[in-house]
Amino acid sequence: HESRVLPPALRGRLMSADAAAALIRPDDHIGMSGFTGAGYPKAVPKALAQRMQAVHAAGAPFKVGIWTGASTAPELDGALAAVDGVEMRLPYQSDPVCRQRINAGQMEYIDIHLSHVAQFVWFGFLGHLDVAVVEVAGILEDGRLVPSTSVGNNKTWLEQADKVILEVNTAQNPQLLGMHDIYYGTQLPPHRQPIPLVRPGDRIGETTLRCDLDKVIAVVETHAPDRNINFAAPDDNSVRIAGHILEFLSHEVRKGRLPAELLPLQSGVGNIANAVLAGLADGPFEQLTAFTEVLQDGMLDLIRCGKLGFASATALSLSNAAMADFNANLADYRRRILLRPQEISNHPELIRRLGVVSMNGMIEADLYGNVNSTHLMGTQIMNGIGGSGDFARNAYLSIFMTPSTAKNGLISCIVPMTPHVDHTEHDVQILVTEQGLADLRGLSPKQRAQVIIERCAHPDFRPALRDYYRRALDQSPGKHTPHLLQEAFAWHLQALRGERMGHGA
Ligand code: 0RQ
Repeated sequence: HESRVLPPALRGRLMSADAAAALIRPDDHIGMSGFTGAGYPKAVPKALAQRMQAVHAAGAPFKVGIWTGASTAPELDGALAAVDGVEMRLPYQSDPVCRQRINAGQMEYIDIHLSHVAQFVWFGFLGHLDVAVVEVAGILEDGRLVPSTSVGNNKTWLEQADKVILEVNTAQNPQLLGMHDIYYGTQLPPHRQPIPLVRPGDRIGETTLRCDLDKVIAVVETHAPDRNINFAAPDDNSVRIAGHILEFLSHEVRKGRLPAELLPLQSGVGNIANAVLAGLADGPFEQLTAFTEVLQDGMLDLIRCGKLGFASATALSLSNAAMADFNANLADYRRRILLRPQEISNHPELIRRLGVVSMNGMIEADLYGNVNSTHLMGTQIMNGIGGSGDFARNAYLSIFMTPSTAKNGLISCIVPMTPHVDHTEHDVQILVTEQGLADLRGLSPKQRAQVIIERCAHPDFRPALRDYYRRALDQSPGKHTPHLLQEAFAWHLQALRGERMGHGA
């Protein structure tokens, strides 16, 4: 592969991943690229994990802090967690080894709204950033960096870190140059100005990342693909959930509360999100736009069939087949897609201004519409809040979706009270399960409870939920948000014993 490291000054800093990893010290805070398995460094984290293992074997400690855009891949999160090399992880992860270590109490984790991360580092809230390890698609003659398949927090890592290690991945398409929009206008309070973006397709920044080449201590050349996940065909529940959402959007257009082309869409990743996007491809809406975090297969399909005019995101999250299509048609997609820093893709000001229609998955919701997106049974982290909070609070419409049951029907995803809350009742407007859709707008807590039970809960769990609600209404000292505090978590305790939730009620 022809070298993509064009500045002569950097030629002398080309080295192996092992040599680069040797420049990282114990207790360093490292800002790594990577977002939903796209654009993460492929070689240095693995080399670092090997070095840690050797140091640990010799009886010495060696851990670092790992800050990223969002989730990465086994070569990064998995490899470092497996050797017990991570002191503190933030802001989002979805790796099985990482998750196991965090839940075993062996690794610290802070789950942060994705739009907060960059500014927290600028504010000094998280401590000093020592090293940036960033994958790029190339380094231009003048030292500007061609971003890879995700932007995430790379702008901030490159600016804030003392030292920079670049991985130049020749497996990334060189035609990515021109698909990014790196905004350099953010300031710190009290000097902040409005962000000049009023449509998802507005370009407000630069196509490349700036980098002070004096800080670059190593350049490592790689040739490795992203972790591209293959999606299963949508299952029955996902198709039903998508159907309810599409019917609701049509209803809102008829009522005059949404324009015919809707408003910019945000959609999470996974089976249900893809089913909604597939439904939109067959649906009546034209000239759609997206202002979202990740660009998944369904979004590319919508662009290809002409329904989606423009998509703004911070990262790709594509299957192998979609990635092949993306690479083959990159010049076309470049006119319809912009990848931006996550502080912009998830910015509350922009989400509120554009009036985004936000659709995210959840683990469970309670009778009053409080949503848990992150914890199983109140204490075990699943992934993290990701961008769901950035979008939910500021969206024009905030929609949360889940199948009504989990674990072969033993668990109800509608429960009396959620033992962990990520999105409060104030941020949740619409709940959807395969059973139906609960439109909570304008409803008081007691009105919400009835709609959620009758529309969203699985019929097998409705009698027990009605029973809890009736008794709470009768016995609760406060009648605004009725609860039986002695019983509110009984369903979770049953599930923890392996019993069916709500039985014996
Ligand atoms: O576990 O795989 O062991 O069977 O949780 O559940 O139904 O596969 O759902 O993959 O859509 O994930 C909220 C985690 C949903 C996701 C969450 C078990 C279930 C299964 C996963 P198994 P499903 P999904 C922008 C938005 C936060 C981040 C976000 C998420 C596993 O959507 O991480 O929104 N969201 N970002 O069996 C116990 C319950 C359960 C349960 C499901 N009530 N109790 N277990 N499970 N419900 C995008 C980004 O930020 C990148």
